[in-house]
Amino acid sequence: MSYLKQVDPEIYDAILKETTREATKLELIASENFVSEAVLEAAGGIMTNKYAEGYPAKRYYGGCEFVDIAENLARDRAKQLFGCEHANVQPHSGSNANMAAYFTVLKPGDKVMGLDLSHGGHLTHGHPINFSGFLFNFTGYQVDPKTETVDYDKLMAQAKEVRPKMIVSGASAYPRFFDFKRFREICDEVGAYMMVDIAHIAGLVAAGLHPSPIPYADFVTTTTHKTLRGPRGGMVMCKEKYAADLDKMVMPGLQGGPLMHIIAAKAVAFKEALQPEFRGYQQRILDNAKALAEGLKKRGHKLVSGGTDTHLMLVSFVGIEKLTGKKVEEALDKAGMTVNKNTVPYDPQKPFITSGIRIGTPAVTTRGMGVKEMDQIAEFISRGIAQRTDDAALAQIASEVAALCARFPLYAERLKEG
Ligand code: DSN
Repeated sequence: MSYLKQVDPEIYDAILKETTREATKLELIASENFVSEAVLEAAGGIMTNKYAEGYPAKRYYGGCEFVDIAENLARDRAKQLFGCEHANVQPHSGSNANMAAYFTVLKPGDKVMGLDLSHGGHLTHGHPINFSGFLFNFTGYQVDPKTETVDYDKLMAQAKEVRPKMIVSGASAYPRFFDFKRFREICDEVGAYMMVDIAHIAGLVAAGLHPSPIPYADFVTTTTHKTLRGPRGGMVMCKEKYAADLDKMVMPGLQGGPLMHIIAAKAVAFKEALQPEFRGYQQRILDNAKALAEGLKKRGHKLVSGGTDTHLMLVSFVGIEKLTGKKVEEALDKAGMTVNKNTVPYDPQKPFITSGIRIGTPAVTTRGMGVKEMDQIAEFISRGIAQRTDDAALAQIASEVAALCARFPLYAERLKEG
């Protein structure tokens, strides 16, 4: 970063500090990951300079012959990776991807169903403070209070009552597999489009370790930076019959110039995900999540739905006096671990307080940690929760966390070069 150091020492310093933070603390936020140096190079590359409204070979600007190579590779690799008929790799984010899928087939005011945010869904799945809630007539569905998972019979009954034009599945905080075949049956029964947001599970789906919605769904949206381990961005996949309308909706409907450097980085990430070792990596994410979940349960913590099938788990503090997600997030931060407070189903607390935390294993798996380290991390978390008001004890955990992180170096070259 020698240029940056000279031109803008404040930003240089912030980036260096962030690199150090990522390397020396335990990143347990379920939606985060660490990209490869190759992805970083493409994302920080000169394709940021190019305007390329339109699509490969059909651009509004000249000089697009090389960015066309990048976008064609990204689209072709996405299709190969997920087995989908069409992929649009231009959405700047998951939110934009969801907006594009909605507007391709819905009109403002149309009825849609989505999993409630506090039951694991996402803001863009119809929350009243989000564009999705402003523009469409969303009805939320919830998990069963006992199993804390989707009850498909209840969902069928609710869908028959609501008669939505689209049903959205997928989640930000749902630790179990979704039954996409059941979603298709429910959509068919009421004549609804089926949309699945696989932002969290995309890497698992690509590796064949989570059932794929591609054979069933009309639209599948994702981000590219979570389990998939690509640059921050979005993507929509769909059946060929929607391809032209979707592409028109992404651009010119919703976006202008695509971020070609990010599209190039998406292509690199998809290539990495197509390598045979990617499946092993995703399997390790799952093995680590199971080990971390077991480690927490054996130390007396309650997990939503009793465990996990995926890369994430939710620890619930409902019924534990004075314990909230906010307090635990803050205590664990002092102990060198980054998690996020998260509502749990039927949470009595407000979203800024919450009764839970969400924990995920993609980032720690990327840096090479395995099941043995997960048990150690469960012990750190458990101790951090128990000693949450004792700053000296939390500092002691932080030094043990730093020692663990030092055994699994991250971005070492960057830190060395500064
Ligand atoms: N912010 C993402 C997450 O943490 O799941 C969803 O957009």
